[in-house]
Amino acid sequence: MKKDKLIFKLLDEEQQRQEEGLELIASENFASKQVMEAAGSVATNKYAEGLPGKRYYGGCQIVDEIETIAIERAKQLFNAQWANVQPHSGAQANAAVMLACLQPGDKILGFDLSHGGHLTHGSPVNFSGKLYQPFFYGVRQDTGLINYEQLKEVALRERPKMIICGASAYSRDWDYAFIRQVADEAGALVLADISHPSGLIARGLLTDPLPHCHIVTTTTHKTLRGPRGGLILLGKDFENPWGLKTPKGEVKMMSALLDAAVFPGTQGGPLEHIIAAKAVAFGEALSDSYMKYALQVKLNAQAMANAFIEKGYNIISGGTDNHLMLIDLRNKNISGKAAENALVNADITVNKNMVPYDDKSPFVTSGIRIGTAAVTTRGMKEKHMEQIVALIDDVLANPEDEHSVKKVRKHVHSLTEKFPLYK
Ligand code: DSN
Repeated sequence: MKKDKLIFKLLDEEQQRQEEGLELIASENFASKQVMEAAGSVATNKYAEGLPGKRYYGGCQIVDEIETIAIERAKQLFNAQWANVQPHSGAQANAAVMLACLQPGDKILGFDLSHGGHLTHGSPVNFSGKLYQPFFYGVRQDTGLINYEQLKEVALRERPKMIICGASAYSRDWDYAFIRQVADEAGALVLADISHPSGLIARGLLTDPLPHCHIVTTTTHKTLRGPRGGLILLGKDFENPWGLKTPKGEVKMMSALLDAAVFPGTQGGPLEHIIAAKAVAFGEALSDSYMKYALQVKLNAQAMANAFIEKGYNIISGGTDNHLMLIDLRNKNISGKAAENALVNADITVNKNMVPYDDKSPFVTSGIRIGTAAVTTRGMKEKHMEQIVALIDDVLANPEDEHSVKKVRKHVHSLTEKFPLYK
């Protein structure tokens, strides 16, 4: 068969972009070669609707073994009692959880997107805000920390069926025990979406939500460093409190409801090649070298946040407990959009991001979000974080000075050359 030169040329260019640039998007990482090999494997050819041992297609005996290993490794990694490894993404995982637990029109309470939450936690432009009735909590303006009093006040006033915690741009740990206490009082289930810090949580470097939250979802490609995908976990299986029924009309334990909500509820055939890659990534995340990596991700984030603070940058909440930080650029007289564009010209990739109480639109924003998961995979350490902050500061001081941006790009390439990715 003729090789598709056009697409493979573009993939080579994308590899070069990744090799040469500094990847600081907090939700991105570099999967290992064996994870990518599994993701690009023959398992992509197999239909396997259903679960291991209970499929709607023949010939599933081998993918059954692969999926069973993925489930067992996920359970071991997160100390969970049950896992479903089929969600194609974090959004799909959340959609399945909500389908299993809620009826259209039910109230949900999530972390405001404009304060650092996620689209699938009730945003009006997402299914979660269209099918369900969303309410929100945010962060306190004076501290940048989650406003737990507000969460409690709204929960007890509105009595939502579900409280969602977790974020895509929040640099601090969560008080899951408190949220569970409020949820018990309000009669709600708690969903923790740990998509961003799940790798750090898995290795005990942040508070574990599984003992407190009814259901936990995550993506597999951020700090966890696997293939692009989703995962649902239960610390402990439990009876569904509202007697919700499976598509067959049966009232079952939550694990069965969730399995049915993934397939046939929201998905068709599972991506067995991605499930194979998830199994490989979970195996890697159980290793000693991943533990060292996860520790370094946190050290690097702290070194980076301190270096930004020293240069007069305003980090929301004043620092970080995890792999990311959100920077309010208003005191630097540059918008998030202008900063993102200028940094891309220097081959430094970040994303513009709303900051809490932002006065600019989501297309412009007052901030940028920065994470250390990807540069840490390359082997960079604290001193390199300080160099990166100096490079970013050079660009943001003169974003329109092509000569200075070009000079920074040269420094970026000489730094990344020392930390080859896939060679
Ligand atoms: N797009 C992801 C992120 O960047 O955090 C969330 O879905």
